[in-house]
Amino acid sequence: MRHPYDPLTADEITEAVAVVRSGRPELTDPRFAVVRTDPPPKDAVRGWEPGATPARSAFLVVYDRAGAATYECRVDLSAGKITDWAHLPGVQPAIMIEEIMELEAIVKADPAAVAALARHGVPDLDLLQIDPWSTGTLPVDGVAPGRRVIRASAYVREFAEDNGYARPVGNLIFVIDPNERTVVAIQDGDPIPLPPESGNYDAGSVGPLRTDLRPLHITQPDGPSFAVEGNVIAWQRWRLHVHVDAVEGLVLSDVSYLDGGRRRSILHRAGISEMVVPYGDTSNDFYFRNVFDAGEYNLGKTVGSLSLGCDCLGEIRYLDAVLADEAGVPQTIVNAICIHEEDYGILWKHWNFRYTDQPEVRRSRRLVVSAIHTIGNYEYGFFWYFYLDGTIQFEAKLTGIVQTRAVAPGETPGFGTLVAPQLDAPNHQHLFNMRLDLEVDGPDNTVLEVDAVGLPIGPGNEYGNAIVARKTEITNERDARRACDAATARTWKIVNPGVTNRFGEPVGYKLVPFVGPTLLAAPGSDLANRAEFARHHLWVTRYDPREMHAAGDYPNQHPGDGIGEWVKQERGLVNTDVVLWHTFGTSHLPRPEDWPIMPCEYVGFTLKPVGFFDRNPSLDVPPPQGHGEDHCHPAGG
Ligand SMILES: [Cu+2]
Repeated sequence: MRHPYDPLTADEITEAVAVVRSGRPELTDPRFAVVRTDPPPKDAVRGWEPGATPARSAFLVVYDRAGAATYECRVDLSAGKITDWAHLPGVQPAIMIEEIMELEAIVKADPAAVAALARHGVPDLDLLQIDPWSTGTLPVDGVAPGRRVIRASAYVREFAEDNGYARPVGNLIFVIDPNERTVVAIQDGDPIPLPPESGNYDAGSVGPLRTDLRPLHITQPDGPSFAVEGNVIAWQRWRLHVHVDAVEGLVLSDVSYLDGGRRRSILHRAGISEMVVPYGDTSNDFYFRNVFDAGEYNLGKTVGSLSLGCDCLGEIRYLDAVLADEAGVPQTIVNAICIHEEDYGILWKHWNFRYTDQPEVRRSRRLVVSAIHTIGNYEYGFFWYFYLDGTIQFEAKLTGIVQTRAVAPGETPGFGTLVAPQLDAPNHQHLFNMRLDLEVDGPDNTVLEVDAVGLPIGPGNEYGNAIVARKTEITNERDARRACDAATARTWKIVNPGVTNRFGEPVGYKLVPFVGPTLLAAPGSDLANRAEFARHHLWVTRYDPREMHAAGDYPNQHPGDGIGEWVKQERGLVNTDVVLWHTFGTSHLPRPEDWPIMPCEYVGFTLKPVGFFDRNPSLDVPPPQGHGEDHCHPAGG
C-alpha cells in the first residue's frame, strides 16, 4: 500500500540520485545532504484512499564540495527528470555524517594539532575521540565569514570501547574546514589534567549485578490489536501514517479517527521541526557550544535499530527506515520504528458503593509508536501514544551521556555540576519544537487560548467562588507568540468553526502543553537570534508548505531565520489552515546520578478531544476479560 507521504524507497533514492548526477555532470563530486520525498499538495493526501497510487517526487539538498555551493532540487520520479534546480547562495547544509567521520583523521594529520594534544597530555592518538560542534555565527580568528567550518572537541579513551566523555581534553578546540580537510585554527588555553576516573556503564564494567529482579513477561496470545500495511497503522478507531524523515526523525501524518462510520481528520502532520541544545558555560571551550540537532545535524539520520525485549516489550511490529547517505546510497536501518501496545492502568472506574457494591472498570491501553535517535553523546527517544479515549500524547525520552568538561583538581564548576572527580557536566537546555499541523474535522480551524480563572466577588458571584473558562481567540500571527501559564492551567484549543457537536459548540482538540522553560540565552545574544523559536512556548502560523523548520531550513552557520521571520507577514488565523509550533523541554542542571549514563528524563505534551465527541468515546471498551486467574474479580468474589 502506497501513501502520498511514504518515504522514498531504496530504488527511488537510487533513481533520484542518478537523475541528479546525469542531469548535473558539472558537479564532479555531489554530496547528498538530504534526500526525501517531495510531498504532494495537502489535497492529494486529504483525498487519499487506501489502494490509490500517488505520484512520486523527490526533494534533494545537494552540496558541491569543490565549489562550496548548496543546491535544492526536485526530481519527478515517474518522468526521471529534474523539475527544479536552484543554487542557494550563502547557505550551508547541515553537518554531514561523512564530515563527522573524517574529523579524527584531519586532526591526527595536522602537526600543530598533534603538538597541541601532546601539550594537553595526549601523546597517544590511537585512542583519541573527536566530537563535532556546529560553529554558529560567533567569529573564529582567521576564518572568513561564510567559510564552512566545524569546531571539534577532543576526548581520550583508555581502550577502544571506553567512554571518552570521562576524559575530555580541557581548553582545546580545533576549527576544521571539512572541504579542504584541514585544521584552520586551534583555540588553545592552559592545559587541564585529564580527569582520573573511568565512566563505563556496560554490564561487564559495573561490578556485581542485582539478582532479585524476577522475569516480567508481556504475552498477547492472540497477537496485537493493530495492523500495519506499508507505513500505515490502524489500531482501534485510529489510522495514521508514520515514517523517519532525514531531518525531523520520527514523523506522524494523516492521523484520523473512525467515529461511527465517519472518518474524521485530527492531525495532518507532526514532527520535530527543530531542537536546540545550548550549553551555559562561558569557558573558552564551551561558550560557542549549542547545537540545532535537526537543522544542523540531520537528526533523522541518527535513528538507530531497536531490539525486541530491550527497547520494546510484547508483540512488536517494526518498520525499517531507508535513508540516503551523503554519497546518495540508500541505507536501511532495520527496525527503526517500533509499534506495540501497552497496558496503561485504568481507563475509567466507578464503584457503586451504595446500591450494588459493584465496580465498573475498564483497562486503558495505548498504541506506542517510537524511534530512538542517537546524536553524539545523547539519545532522544520519540514516543507517540494513542489512547482509547481519543487522546494523543508525545513524549521525548532523554538519555545517554551528558557532555563533560575537565576542571582542575579542587575547582568547583561555576556553570555546572561535578559528576566525577575533576569532571564537570555543564548546565544546558534541550528545547524541542514540535510542528503540529492540526486538522480538526477538516483544514479550517481557529485556535483559542483557554485559561481557567476565578472571578472577583461581585454581582452574581457574591461568594467569590466562580470559575470560568476564559477564551481568547488568536486571530493574527502578530499576537500568536504565547506563553504557558501554570496558574491558569492554560491550554490551546483548536476548533473547527464549521463543525458542531450536539451542544452546538464547534468541535475541538486542545493542546495541553509541557509547562517548562524557554530559551535562557540572553536577548540580543547570537543564540537568541538564531533560536528565536525557543523563546516562546507556542507560535501559531497560517499553513505554508515552505515553512517546516522553526529555525529555518539551513540554520548551520546562519544568523537566524524561520518562524520569527514568517510571522512578520501578520497573516490572519481565523477559520483557516493553521499550524501550531510548541516549544518544550528542560533546563538540565546535571546531577551526579546522571553519570556515567543518564536515566531517562521525560518531556512532552498531549492533545485531548474537547467536544470533539459528544460523550466519553470509550464507553464501548469491554470489561476486562482474561484467561483463568487473569480476569478481574472483586475481593471475596
Ligand atoms: Cu541534558
